[in-house]
Amino acid sequence: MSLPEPTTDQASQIADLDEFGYCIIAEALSQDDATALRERISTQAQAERIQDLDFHYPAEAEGDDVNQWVYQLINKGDEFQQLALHPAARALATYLLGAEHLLSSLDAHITYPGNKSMPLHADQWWMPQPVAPGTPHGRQGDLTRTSGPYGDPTIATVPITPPLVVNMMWMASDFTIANGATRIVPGSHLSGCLPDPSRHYPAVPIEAPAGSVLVWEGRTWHAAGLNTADHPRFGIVTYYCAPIMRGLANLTYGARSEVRDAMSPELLKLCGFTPWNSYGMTDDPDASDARAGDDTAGRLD
Ligand SMILES: O=C(O)CCC(=O)C(=O)O
Repeated sequence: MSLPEPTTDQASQIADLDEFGYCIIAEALSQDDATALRERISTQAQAERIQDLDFHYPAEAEGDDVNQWVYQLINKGDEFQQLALHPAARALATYLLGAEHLLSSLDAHITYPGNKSMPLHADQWWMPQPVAPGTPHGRQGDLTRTSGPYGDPTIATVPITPPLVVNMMWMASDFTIANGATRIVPGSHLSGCLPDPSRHYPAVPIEAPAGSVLVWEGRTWHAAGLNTADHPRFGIVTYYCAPIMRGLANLTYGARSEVRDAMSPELLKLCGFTPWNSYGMTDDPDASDARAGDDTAGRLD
């Protein structure tokens, strides 16, 4: 089995996604652009720390006060918005989710030396399993990150669910084994189950130069690696979901009003401000831009 290598060829990227559940886009960013992004995230992250606005994510790395998430990059610079709109990213999101997909979140993940190990997980842990007619079904609203089912990363022999989300890690610095490159379990997207936190699985660290993008779909098992180097690892995550779904970052609420007012029609649509088959409307199912509640009719006499 020869694992995916960084490639600029879209057909190879798609073949890798199908077979392994991930692919690596080569040279999506120039070295200058990757450097500029790295400096921008670093500045933003440091400012958030100084002003006590920084975030860590204990749900995925218990006790980790070193990793830093810089959330809602939608509000923090046009250069980040351009990543979400990048044609290479949109093409793979379209392949996995369909033309009508949404941006679910846009964040940076900085792993600093001394971080804790992030447990393997699949992003669509919330997906109920297919069931045979007449047998009990999982209730989606009752699922938690630890509901399982757990199993092996081998090809399922029963029907499994399709991907409803896709995650893309833009490498703003080189990703190496030493600095905590994202680890992936190849082929786990076809297993129909989730990794058991009490077990060890063979995960492959995805090493690639700055400017590459690691793309994994919602069923693929993955985690950030341990940073044993002497420098931080900078990654920006553009995460997309199917249009019926609740986005991770609640962008229609979380986008600052001046940012929303400056968005292009394409970005408004990607962020979910446009109704989809009447879902997401506020008063007009056909509006090109859903209006805020205060702009719509309230109780009238
Ligand atoms: O930072 C990483 O390498 C992985 C991030 C991750 O697991 C996620 O965004 O779901």
